[in-house]
Amino acid sequence: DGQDQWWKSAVVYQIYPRSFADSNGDGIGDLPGITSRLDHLSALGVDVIWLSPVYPSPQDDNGYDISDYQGIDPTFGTLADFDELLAQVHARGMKLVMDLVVNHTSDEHPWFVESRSSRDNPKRDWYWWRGPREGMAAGDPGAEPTNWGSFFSGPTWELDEATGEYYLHLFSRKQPDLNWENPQVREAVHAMMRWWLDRGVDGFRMDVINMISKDTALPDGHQGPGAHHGDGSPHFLCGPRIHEFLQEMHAAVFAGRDGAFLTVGEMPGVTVDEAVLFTDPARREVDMVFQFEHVGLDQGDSKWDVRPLDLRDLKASLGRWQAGLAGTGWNSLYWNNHDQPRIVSRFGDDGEHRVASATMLGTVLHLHRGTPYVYQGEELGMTNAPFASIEDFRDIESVNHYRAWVDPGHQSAEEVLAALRVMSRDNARTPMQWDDSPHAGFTTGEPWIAVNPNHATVNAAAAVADEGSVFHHYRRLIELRHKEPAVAHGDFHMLLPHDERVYAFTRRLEDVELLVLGNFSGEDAPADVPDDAGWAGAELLLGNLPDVPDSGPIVLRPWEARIYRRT
Ligand code: TEU
Ligand code: CA
Repeated sequence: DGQDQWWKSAVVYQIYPRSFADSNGDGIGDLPGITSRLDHLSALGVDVIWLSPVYPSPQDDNGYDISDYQGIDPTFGTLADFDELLAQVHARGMKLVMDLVVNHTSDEHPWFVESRSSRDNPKRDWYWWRGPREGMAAGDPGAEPTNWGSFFSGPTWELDEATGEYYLHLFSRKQPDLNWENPQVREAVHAMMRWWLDRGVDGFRMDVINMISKDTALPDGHQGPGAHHGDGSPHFLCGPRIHEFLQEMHAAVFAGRDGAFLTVGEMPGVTVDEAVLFTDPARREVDMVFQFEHVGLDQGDSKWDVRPLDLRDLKASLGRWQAGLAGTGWNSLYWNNHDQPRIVSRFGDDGEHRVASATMLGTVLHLHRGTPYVYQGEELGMTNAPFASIEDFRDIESVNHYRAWVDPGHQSAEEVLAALRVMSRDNARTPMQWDDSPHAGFTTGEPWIAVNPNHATVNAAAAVADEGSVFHHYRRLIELRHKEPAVAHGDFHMLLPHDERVYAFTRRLEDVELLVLGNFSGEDAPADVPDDAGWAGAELLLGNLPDVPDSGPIVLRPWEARIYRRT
């Protein structure tokens, strides 16, 4: 029944190195900075650290554009610093998982430098090179080989003047897509992965790994009226050879290797049915997926088209994933990562009810079936940032979007800024708030992106000293997963699917049953679950507010969460 899979009762903590801790005062977080703060993670109790990319990179997309897979960017330190970090992580009984970004490289990676050097270079075919559209000349407006739009605005094709062909880049023009059809590419990636495992790392978080197999015919995508580009995603998400590529990778990298590893596939747009295939242990692809459906529910046609969350949609989405992966399959559980706005500002209340709503959100998430991910600062209830103007943003996606919409006059600066303030990835990337000192204890220099002024009250030092803080609540949630097998292994049953305020479900493992309740509103809300009066007298495993009555009926206070247990 899969109880031997250690990562089912584990909690992962994601570090975004640039924003975690700066050891040398250059304003950018680094590896020695992380090493110096590991006791914070031990105290929280997490099992695994996932490190966003620290490899040499021109930093066009903060390290997701890699120019050398087997090194450390001098901004972050040296390989010796890395080995020291790894040793210190292991010494504390934790594991370290690397970010594996192999859908694309940097355009400054030697592979691409060679590939672009001539049409007959041996590495030409390591990337996607194509001539202009039939009957058009290279550089003509609309001559790109397909009409696909890039995730970072503009077309997915860049003309290389020297050879007169276009190369594909689903993300920035400095992130050319590798051609996984070429077996030499796959072998080079496998060898690099083995090199990191030999060094002692415990696995990989695989960036946009469901984009590595494309429809080689490269058809145009559907282009709606008024859209600047077509949607190529049906032709590059979970393409024809994706399962083959992942099975081959597993066999070439992990098979026969001793150790307890973790592989997680970041997969935008993955369906439940595909996820079952990716994570069926018998198929040997990845241990779990990291999917995006629930973080798209407050968006319309694009992520910049922001609308309020309807709690019933959240329950329907997460509930469908729980049901679909029950038995076979495994999911990651997350509210936050380095690409998402802060959850307490998004689905909670980052004002008066900041602590209650952050702890309620954590409770509901961590009690689902799956492996929870905590993104740095989430355990403090860190909030979105008060960005004033476009000059405050650093993220390529945000800045490109602004230029693409404001410069040609499609939208006013204020309209675009309003969406960026809510959805920009930079909300997650402001420096970790360690204490109330001038730059929050993140750096002694000038931080690369402004520290949130609320670090005066929202910071790790204050949270650790306060038993009622978000930090201690997350610590208790993690401890609960380690202690109570029903949290990791119990089945999941959604309750109250139509309730607009109360999130409710049960988990059951053999004779143990848990009831989880969360109030997603700032008002009192009755939790109208079957036998609520009976539950009210059961053992309260964990709540986020004091003075919980021990008799029913259950009425949740604003943003209250409770976990009951009975046998
Ligand atoms: O992100 C993949 C991805 O599709 C998103 O979460 C992306 O940030 C969003 O769709 C943009 O609207 C991964 C990384 O997590 C992200 O930081 C990188 O920029 C991206 O891949 C390219 O490597
Ligand atoms: Ca530094």
